[in-house]
Amino acid sequence: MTGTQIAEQLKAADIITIFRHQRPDCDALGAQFGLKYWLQENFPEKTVLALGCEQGIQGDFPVSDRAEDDIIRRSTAVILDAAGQDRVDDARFALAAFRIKIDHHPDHEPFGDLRYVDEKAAAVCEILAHLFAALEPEYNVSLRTAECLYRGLLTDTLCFRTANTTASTLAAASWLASKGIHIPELNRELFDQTLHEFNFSGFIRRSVIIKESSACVILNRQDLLDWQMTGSEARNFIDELGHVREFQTWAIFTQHEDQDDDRYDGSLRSKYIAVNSIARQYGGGGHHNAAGVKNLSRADVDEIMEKMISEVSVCDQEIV
Ligand SMILES: [Mn+2]
Repeated sequence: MTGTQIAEQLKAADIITIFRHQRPDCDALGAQFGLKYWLQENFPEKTVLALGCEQGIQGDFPVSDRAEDDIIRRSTAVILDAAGQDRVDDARFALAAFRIKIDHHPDHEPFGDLRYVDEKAAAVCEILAHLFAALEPEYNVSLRTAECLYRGLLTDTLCFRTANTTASTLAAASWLASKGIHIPELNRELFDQTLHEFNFSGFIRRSVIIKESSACVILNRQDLLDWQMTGSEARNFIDELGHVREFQTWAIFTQHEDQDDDRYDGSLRSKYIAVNSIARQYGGGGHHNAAGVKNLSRADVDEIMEKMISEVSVCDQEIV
């Protein structure tokens, strides 16, 4: 499946519905709204809807569109940044007449009538940027489209710092920047903290448990209540632990907010080892160096931490 074939499918469709994953991040939303704007600006006669139930927490994106089931049934659906069908933030994508999956996660659960999965791409926004660049100058890319895609690139690579950042990523970013992006302003929009968040970062640092070269923060329900944070908001502070020379792996686990539910969700990170293979043992998944896992018992949390420690020592022996 090539980008050109995707473009042909989109050109042929009258109604295009665009879906993204649950708890949408800036790559999901940037790709979704970038694609929506690009389609609307180049094909004004088409009906283009960006769908999803949940709100994003980062970046200034519009609210999702609404659509009756019947519209979705008649549409070509594009599903962005979602590895598995159960990750999609509106299960009605399955109703669509034709489905196109565009993603950069490992394709363990292929779905859709067409798939364009590039695991080497740092972000779905990178895939779309190259697609749109190849279709220039016949089809135009506006500043607002470029801004959407740039947000996804910047956040999925943590400002071009992660292992998945490649020459292709930077080429995409450079091309998007040439559309007139105000780079420092977009950075502030995406990464500036509130004072409350700044103070919470301090709490995360004070709460860290360090064993060998692994760092872990376990937040219980009361911690979240004290700080007025949801579990997923708190786990977004994972990068606070990501810049310590001595840490090879790091994780944040948060207890579910519901009183009667003692389970935990976790975000796992590493410099070298495959944390997604650990996550998969507990029903989670993700990338080699960044993975997530849900509905863990407290014993699972301890087990995962042990695995992160032991895998690092295996990895160290292999390097020696
Ligand atoms: Mn992504």
